[in-house]
Amino acid sequence: KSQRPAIIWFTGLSGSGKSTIANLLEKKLVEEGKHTYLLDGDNVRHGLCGDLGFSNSDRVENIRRISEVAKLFVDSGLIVLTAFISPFKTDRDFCRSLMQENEFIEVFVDTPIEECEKRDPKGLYQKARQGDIKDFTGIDSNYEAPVDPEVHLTFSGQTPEQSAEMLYEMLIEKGYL
Ligand code: GGZ
Repeated sequence: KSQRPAIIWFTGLSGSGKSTIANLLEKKLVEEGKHTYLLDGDNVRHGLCGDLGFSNSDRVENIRRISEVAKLFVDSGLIVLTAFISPFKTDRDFCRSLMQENEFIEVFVDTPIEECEKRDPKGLYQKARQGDIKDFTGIDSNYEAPVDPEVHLTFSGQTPEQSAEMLYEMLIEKGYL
């Protein structure tokens, strides 16, 4: 089935819902016979970026490597989904600069930190508040919100399923599928 290769770049805080929405969207794409690859912490931070931590410079290098890999996958014709905090605007713009126009779709999962901290699925916010983890995004490490993302998912009670469905419809509308 036809598809136009692209990167769907999710960015947002830990616990914002990036991975959940990206996984749901990928599932839907695969069900429709599309060829995709999802890059996230689970398959990147243990291997390709296993030597990196969470200092600013390590995050820059993390996103640089991911961007280069994502570009190779796009060159091979895939729809690539990435789910990283990617806190710095210049790093996200670096990935954008590697791509052709319209190949880079930035999706800002704009869940307020209060909500992310309430969810705290891995107890990381609590640990960061207690000082057991340092350089935690939103606590003692910076998050630069996207200025003009292709998609801005504001937090207004929609389910991850609804967000994934909305993104799927957008991909059809914009001619990617
Ligand atoms: C932020 C951290 C940290 C610190 C561990 N700061 O909710 P999670 O657990 O599953 O997602 C977070 C993930 C962030 O990794 P990324 O590769 O996406 O970060 S970046 O794009 O900034 O390079 C969180 C966990 O790793 N984690 N320590 N200090 N998140």
